[in-house]
Amino acid sequence: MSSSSALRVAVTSSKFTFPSSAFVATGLGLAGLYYYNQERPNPTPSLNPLLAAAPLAAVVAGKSQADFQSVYNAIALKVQDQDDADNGAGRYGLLTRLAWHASGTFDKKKQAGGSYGGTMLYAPESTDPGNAGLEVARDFLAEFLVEYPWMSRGDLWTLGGVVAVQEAGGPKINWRPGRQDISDKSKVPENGNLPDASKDGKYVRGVFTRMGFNDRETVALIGAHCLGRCHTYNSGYDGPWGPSFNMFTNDFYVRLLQGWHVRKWDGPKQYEDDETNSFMMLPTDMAMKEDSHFLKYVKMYAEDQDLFFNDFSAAFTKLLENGTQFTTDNKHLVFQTLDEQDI
Ligand code: FMI
Repeated sequence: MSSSSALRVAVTSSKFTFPSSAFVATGLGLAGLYYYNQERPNPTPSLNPLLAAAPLAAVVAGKSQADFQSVYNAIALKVQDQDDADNGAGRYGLLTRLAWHASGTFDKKKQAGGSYGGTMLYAPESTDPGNAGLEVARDFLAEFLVEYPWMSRGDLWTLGGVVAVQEAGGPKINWRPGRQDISDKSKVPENGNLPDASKDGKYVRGVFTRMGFNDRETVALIGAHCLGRCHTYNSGYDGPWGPSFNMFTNDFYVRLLQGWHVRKWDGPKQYEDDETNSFMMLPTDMAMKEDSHFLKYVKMYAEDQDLFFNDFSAAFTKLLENGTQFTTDNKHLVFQTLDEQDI
């Protein structure tokens, strides 16, 4: 997360040679958005992974680990440049949430949904109240669809989550490419697939079981609430889960086991910490503590960050790949962080 800003600027500016520096300076963002909101040509329009088992995702033709590391670096540099965004939370939470919500529509029984088609570009998924605020994340990444036109939305949005977790100091995440854009709007999943934060443990278990996760994986995934914050204008909920909201740690579990009370405020039911009244837990977070099967894993992860990192990494890869089948030669890639590359 920390590199000299001089170096950062040098790398960032030398990177953008296409299409012209004026274009970049005056708004790669705007042009990128224009491009992004058009339907990009779909090389295989007959693919329909949302109704049947997803077709095999092949390695993106001619692209190597180094090519994907370049995309990783470009995203990571932009994340680094926006470290101060969102009251100091940066973009780590936002991009992790996009990767999760793009993938969290998966239904294991129906073999439908998931990140494969990048369908969140379209209504009703784009306007699902559960996805409120994620247009900021999609817009953040849009310029990379211009810079790297061989990246699909599904690949880019899931890679954004990998960047966020790793650059925030989290575990290495196995990732592989091959998702393909779906532009047939009739294939966009209906709303209602994402969990509702006001519910109890039984409900959370039901939703994560639908996606193919067991209790241990569910608890591990929700530990990502160490990152970022809730925004009243997105979800109605308010505040971060802890003080180190731009660092990926096991702090969520440590704090969850401490004392919490219902916050008195003019908003949806949420909890605040007894010690400082500054941090929050959602009802579904508290459910991890109230349900003995979930609590077992909360305690394990609170005591052992390495265990949490291992379990989170495996569950997050599974989440990002749900609904996509890969060809046998499509191997996982592991990316170096900017720090590891001395960038
Ligand atoms: Fe969480 N989340 N989350 N979350 N999430 C956020 C923010 C947020 C829920 C609800 C919820 C997972 C699971 C679940 C993650 C990561 C993950 C918010 C506030 C809410 C209400 C959104 C806002 O901006 O107001 C549940 C209860 C329902 C969907 C739920 O099951 C999982 C599995 C993950 C990661 C794998 C992150 C990083 C954030 C912070 C977002 C930000 O903008 O900072």
